[in-house]
Amino acid sequence: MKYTFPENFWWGSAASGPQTEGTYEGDQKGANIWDHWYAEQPEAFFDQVGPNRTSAFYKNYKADIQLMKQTGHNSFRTSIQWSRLIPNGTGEVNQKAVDFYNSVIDELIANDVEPFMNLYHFDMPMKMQEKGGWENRETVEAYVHFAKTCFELFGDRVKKWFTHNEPIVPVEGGYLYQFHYPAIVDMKKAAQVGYHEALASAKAIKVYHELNQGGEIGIILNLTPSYPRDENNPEDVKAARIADAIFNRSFLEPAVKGVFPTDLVDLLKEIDYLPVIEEGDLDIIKENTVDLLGVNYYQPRRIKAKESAEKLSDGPMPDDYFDNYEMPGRKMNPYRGWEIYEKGIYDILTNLRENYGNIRCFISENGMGVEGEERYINEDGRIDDDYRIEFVKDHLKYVHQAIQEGSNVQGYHMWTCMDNWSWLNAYKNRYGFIAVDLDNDCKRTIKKSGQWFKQMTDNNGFD
Ligand code: BGP
Repeated sequence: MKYTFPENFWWGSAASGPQTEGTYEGDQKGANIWDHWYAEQPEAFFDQVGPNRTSAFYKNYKADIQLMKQTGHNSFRTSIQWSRLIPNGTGEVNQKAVDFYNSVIDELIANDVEPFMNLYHFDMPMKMQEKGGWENRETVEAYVHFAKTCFELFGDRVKKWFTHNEPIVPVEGGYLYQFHYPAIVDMKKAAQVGYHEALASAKAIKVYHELNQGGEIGIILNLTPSYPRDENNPEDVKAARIADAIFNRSFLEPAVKGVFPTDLVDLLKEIDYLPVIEEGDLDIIKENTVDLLGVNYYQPRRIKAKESAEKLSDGPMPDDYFDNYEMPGRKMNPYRGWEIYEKGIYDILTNLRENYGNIRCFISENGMGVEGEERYINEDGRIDDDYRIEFVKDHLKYVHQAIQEGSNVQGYHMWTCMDNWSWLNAYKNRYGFIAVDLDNDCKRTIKKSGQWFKQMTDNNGFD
């Protein structure tokens, strides 16, 4: 069978500023929570490798954009680091950052690679975090100012903007499961943080639309379809529905429909954890929904009704409402511990079509991190990552099917272009189409998957 995609499909990859750029003497970047956390507690990071050791996009972007061309990109997503552009979170703009992002954007456009720009990828400026980060309402206003500054500086050329990447992750990581700074366990604060992120997104969308720059703005969500263990067991179904409300619909519904899910609101009300909402906020959220949606998909959630009485903390936690279980016979990526379930991508797209007005969307991340890829180097020095090609194909087949059935999908971005630094796993797992040799001045070599992607995108599909 031939899998052909719609004309002008966006093919490319995604990355983020904090994971690729690096920090340099004299670049005047301010610290963000990752720089701070690493300085404070390097042992929390894999191999004690911190965010300062990235693939050096700040220095290499011109050559990297050529590699994007060679690997068939017509679009590329990265993020503008708030702490690079406005080092203290508010106040002075760093001219060096303006020059850098201008040059990246111009270089992408000159090479026919459309820039997709995201504004927040887990990287709170430390000066803002000192005042509570997303817990504090002031951060919402500071973020909106940062967003407006970006639109005014770069919006004449950037026509695709995103307010957040995976806003649920700072909630989970920072306030529930302790894998992001400030790494505390407090579901009440988690609710406030999530609410402020959603409000900040709507406010940034409002500002963007008022500026009338002729582009579009969306949000990027990691959607994890939540499957009950037994579809005929109402308790399992109920548990899966709660997990879906907390981890998916918490941001999907306000972003697309302008309202929060009633079951989530009821749950928070019941435990007296509703966030502080100021007058007029809900109207702003209602009136400023997204133009398009980015969908990051890696893994599903397998849920069953609560069996164990085990509590993760003294206070309420999402896990009080459901248990996770391992699907028997599941396919795993053992390096990341994530289940690989290709049909999940189809289920998400079908859900968006049926329940979210068939919102225009694209796959904004999908990928496979593999440890020890050096063992696949062939005699020509290329990594033969056939497993990655299979992974992409297997997911694309389901994307194709959803499109055939009417889903409004406009593109597919792989995580990621070149191997980069990962929040807690540093360089353990490699995700790129292009290998980065850290011991050899970050030398880049296109992997087999990168060559395949070029061929596939030239044909706008594959057999
Ligand atoms: C997504 C993030 C990316 C990236 C990717 C891979 O959730 O948006 O920033 O890191 O996951 O995950 P990891 O690097 O943790 O293996």
